[in-house]
Amino acid sequence: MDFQMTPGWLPFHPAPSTPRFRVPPGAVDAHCHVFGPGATFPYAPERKYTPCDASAEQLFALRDRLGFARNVVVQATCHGADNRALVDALRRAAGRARGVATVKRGVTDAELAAMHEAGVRGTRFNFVKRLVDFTPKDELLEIAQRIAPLGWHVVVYFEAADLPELWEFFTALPTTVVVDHMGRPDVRKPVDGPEFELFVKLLDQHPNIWSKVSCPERLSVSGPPALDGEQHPYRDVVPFARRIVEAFPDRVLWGTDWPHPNLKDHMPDDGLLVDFVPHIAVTPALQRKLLVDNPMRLYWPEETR
Ligand code: 0GY
Repeated sequence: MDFQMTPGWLPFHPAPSTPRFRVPPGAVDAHCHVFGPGATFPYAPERKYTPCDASAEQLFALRDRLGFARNVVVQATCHGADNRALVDALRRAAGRARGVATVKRGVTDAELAAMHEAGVRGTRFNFVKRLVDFTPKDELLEIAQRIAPLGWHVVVYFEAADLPELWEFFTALPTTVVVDHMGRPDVRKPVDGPEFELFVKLLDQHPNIWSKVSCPERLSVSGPPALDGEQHPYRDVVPFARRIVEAFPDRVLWGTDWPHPNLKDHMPDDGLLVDFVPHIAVTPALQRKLLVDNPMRLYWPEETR
């Protein structure tokens, strides 16, 4: 099938720089995607955007270039609940990738078992209105109850303004819950203002809730470094991510978000994104927890016992 990329969509960076920051051995890129290729794994009819193709092989080449050892591939909304591209990527990774799928109420036990065998360890609930149509919460809760016995967790994606309405649902989930991109704070607001305080409170009161401190390129208003190289990348996001890393060092994850869906203003250089890490995890001990220990505990627990 032939797919036309959504107008204005930017493809991923063709030649990311080699990061100056060297990630610790065994580091995991815990949030990235594969898209298609559409000719092999068609995009979902209900999708809100059509991406560029971004294959598993291209993802693994990036992994190696940036110095990572493993990936966590997260199902993107453009594939709906058709997890074939994800599962194919996990199989090709030969143990070096695990995945987060999207499942619907009708999923069978056999389908869940096959996904588990391929390396899926979580399911994603998306509440970002520009990306998905509404799914009733009782349906999501039912799915969470189905996947809990497999030891899977739930990944949630939402905008900061929606947290009050979603609080009760999130805190009722029976699994570990991982929040994508710090719940998308508005970084023009103060890091100690009421909106971000509510997010900090969510993690503070609920030890089963984790956060990805990823996607500075999505959250930033200041943007990437100026051409004179004086400022480090995405500096306005640093206080938010650093606060979460320092308050919850054992419940944070980081990922590139390659191939960066829905960015219309600029496409990040993935090497610079890696150079963001030492600004938010400022000691080698914090960097190791963020990039190695935490993702290994969640996605490869059998190797950490
Ligand atoms: C991300 C962010 C976005 C998209 C998706 O599944 C998706 O389509 O997650 C976004 O547009 O903010 O984490 O990939």
